[in-house]
Amino acid sequence: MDASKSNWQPATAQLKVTGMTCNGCVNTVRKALLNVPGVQDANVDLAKGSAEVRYDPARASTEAMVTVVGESGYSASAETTGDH
Ligand SMILES: [Cu+2]
Repeated sequence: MDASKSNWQPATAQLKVTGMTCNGCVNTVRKALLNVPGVQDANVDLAKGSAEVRYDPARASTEAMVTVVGESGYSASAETTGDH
């Protein structure tokens, strides 16, 4: 978005999330992801069981995201990282 503001490159992570059954779950997962320092945005898709996370790779890691989703009672795994 505002690339001139800082010199970091946002990366996008694609997570597979299992255990979500309703929009309440979606919100829980989304809030958990947004709580990870460095995460800018999270789009959680209930139907696909996935989450797309935009983050600062210098501050956040996909492992941290997987961990917080796990702590929220769901299960996540990284499908791709931003290194593309
Ligand atoms: Cu639910």
